[in-house]
Amino acid sequence: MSVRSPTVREGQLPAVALPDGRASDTESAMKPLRVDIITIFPDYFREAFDYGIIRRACAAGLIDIQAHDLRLWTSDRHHVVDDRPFGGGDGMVLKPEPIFAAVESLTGANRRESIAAGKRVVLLSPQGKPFTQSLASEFAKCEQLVLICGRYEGVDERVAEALASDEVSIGDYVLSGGEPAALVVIDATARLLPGALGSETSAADESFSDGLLDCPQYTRPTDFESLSVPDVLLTGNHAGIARWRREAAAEKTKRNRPDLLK
Ligand code: 9D3
Repeated sequence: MSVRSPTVREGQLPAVALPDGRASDTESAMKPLRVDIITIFPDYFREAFDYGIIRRACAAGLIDIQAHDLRLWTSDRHHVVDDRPFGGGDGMVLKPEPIFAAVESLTGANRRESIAAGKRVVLLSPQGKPFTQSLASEFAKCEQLVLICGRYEGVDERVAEALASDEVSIGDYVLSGGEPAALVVIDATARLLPGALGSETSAADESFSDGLLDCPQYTRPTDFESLSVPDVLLTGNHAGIARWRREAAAEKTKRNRPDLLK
């Protein structure tokens, strides 16, 4: 985490024109996307960004990720971050004061309306709008992203009402907290930063850009424990291969994600 080394550069990075008009000849001239995670488990993220594309993006100075302990913004002796829900009910709710204080110290704003353009304050919660590739693209254009990880039975609703610019869920399943969701959001966002991917792939050739899942891929050996590779892929017939890939992708989409075809 927070590995920033402007001298480390893996490969020549392309010139980019940024949508908000920030001029940039090279990646090295770009300010990194600053990501601040607010969590009661900062250690959860200790090695999470030390691998693959995110590690490279950190090393190249494209992104600067820091996890902060919410307890830093408590003022009582026991650093209490939660309390019992008004109206009764099981479990504990994260209190508003430390979260508002954390966001204010990290962004300068303590209300949604005063968050500077180019910054997003994201509450990760099961009640949020779905996280999508399109939201990841918006986040990748920001200068700062603050991710608030919920826990317990929830977060005082005034955070969603008055502080966060976005309330986001990563899908319809129950997590034990927002931390894994923060990893997902950071991963999907970081790889969209200009220069984060090597020359091998572009952000355009994504599974979701043509509305179909990727086609199946195979590599050697041609026979593995009597499991074979489709013959057409071994022919060098490029038109036949292209047709097979389109059909296989459509078939796979119909089987696994029929919702994408409607
Ligand atoms: C809807 C469930 N809530 C009813 C009492 C309780 C609750 C369950 C799980 C409250 C918080 C959580 C912790 N989950 C997250 O913070 C979370 C989450 C998720 O559970 N699913 C998908 N996306 C996300 S983003 C944050």
